[in-house]
Amino acid sequence: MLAACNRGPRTQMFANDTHPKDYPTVKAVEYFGDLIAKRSGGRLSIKMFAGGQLGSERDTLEITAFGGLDINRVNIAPLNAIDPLTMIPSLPFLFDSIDHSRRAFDGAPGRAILDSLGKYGLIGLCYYDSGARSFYNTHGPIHSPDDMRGWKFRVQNSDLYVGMVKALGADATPMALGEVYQGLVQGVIDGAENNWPSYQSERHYEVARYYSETQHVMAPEVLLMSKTRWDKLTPGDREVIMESARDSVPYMRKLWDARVVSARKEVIAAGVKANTVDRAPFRRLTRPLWGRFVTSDRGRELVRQIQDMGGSDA
Ligand code: GTR
Repeated sequence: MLAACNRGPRTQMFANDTHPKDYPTVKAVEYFGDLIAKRSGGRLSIKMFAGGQLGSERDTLEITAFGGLDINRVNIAPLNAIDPLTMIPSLPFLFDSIDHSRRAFDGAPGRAILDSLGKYGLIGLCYYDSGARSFYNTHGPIHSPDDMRGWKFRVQNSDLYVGMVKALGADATPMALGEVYQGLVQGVIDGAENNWPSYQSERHYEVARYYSETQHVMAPEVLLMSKTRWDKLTPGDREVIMESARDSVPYMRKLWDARVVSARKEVIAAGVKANTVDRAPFRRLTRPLWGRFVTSDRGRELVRQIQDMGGSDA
């Protein structure tokens, strides 16, 4: 079996991640790399470029689609401009809970959205967790959309996110992640939105001390491969890659769950003021975006399928 795997040329693939080396997504991609090395008898391997050294998510996505980069771990939001179906998991208040989101990503709707990326030069290997995103800012706690009126929030590069912040009565500025810290320091933006681990890891909490748990979006991370590279692989190697990606998901989730707890604890110990929020008015104001951004029958059908998977643990 190993001898069969050993046949063929050695292939080292380059991978990108915006996060630093200790972040759960980076560790998961490295684990995925170990699995494919083992399962291919050492022929396939991955070299990771962490910490955003190859550029912003948007730039590296384009490079990946054109075949200049083999593997890329990005959030699904920057894909919104490329593939309309990726708007679906990015919709505000789509998921009732983290468990609901996991069921959808692991199930048929999740797979259908990943498969739709093929026509854009990308192979969707799997989803990784990104938890829930909430708003944080430099001025004071947000309890209702009125509290954020007129403030400027950095968002990821996605029209859906711009629309979401505007629907809440605030202003939105799309910006690369690496520019946010400086933007907060200089007062170019009043706040941003992200999960606990990124808020901590990017050190945004040092400047934006108020984290309000709106949990408005549970847009996942995705692990992608360049279709150009994929098409050159044997069916056997493709299977090794797909299965290894799938097998790296439980590993990632374990790291992720622990990181959410430790990141939250660390920033609160450092003086961050966190508050829970009545999410109903946020949900009400952003609900019209679903119809504005999901415009195909196929898209609406996938939204329905995902809604049907929710409920029991909400
Ligand atoms: C993080 C995500 C990154 C990036 C970042 C951002 O939660 O893991 O891939 O999308 O958010 O806000 O730019």
